[in-house]
Amino acid sequence: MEKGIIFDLDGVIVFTDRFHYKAWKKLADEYGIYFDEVINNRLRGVSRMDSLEIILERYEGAPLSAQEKEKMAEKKNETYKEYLKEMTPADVTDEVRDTLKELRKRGYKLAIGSSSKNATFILEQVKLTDAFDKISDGNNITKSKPDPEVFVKAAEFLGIPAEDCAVVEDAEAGIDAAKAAGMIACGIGDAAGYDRIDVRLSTFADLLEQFK
Ligand code: B16
Ligand code: MG
Repeated sequence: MEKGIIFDLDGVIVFTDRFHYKAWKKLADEYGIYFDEVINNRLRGVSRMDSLEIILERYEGAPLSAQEKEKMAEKKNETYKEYLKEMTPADVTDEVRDTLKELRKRGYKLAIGSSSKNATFILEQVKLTDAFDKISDGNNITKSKPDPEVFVKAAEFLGIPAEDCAVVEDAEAGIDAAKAAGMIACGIGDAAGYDRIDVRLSTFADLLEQFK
């Protein structure tokens, strides 16, 4: 029976936190909104518009229309995309590349399950598109993590039932999404200490112990 492993992108495969931070910081400064790295941590795994709402908790200016908010998010994304252009294959470790290759060799089907609308662009930049069988990202969902939609879609794209899929996540919102989808939740990085995880990964290569 085929099994699937679904990987979150930011914080698991690549680390774009600093780019998100710099791009949001630039926007926040323009609007005189206080923003720091602690607030930035709350944006992990959260969609672009939901991230903006978190930043706007500190906004004290005139009320903003939905259209203005869209513009703000677009502006942030333009800055963010400029930073993404700096990414190269060196931004993915050999450990990640080799582990993905080995999991595939063992017969697992691999997918990306990311909230990002830039997932395809990031994978192209780091030359990792071919490592995955399917990509489910911010472009094919209407509800972001902790809603399970992005992982449910990933499993559908792979053609594998949810109960035969595992998710690898660095964000609590992503672990909650994986549990809601009925999948095995593997926590790495920040999510490794979260009490809802099924599997704790100290390193990416630990996946090879878990998925024989
Ligand atoms: P974008 P993931 C998430 O990716 C990021 O962790 C989160 O910080 C970001 O706001 C979200 O993607 C949306 O990204 O603005 O590029 O569409 O962790 O789910 O891979
Ligand atoms: Mg993440």
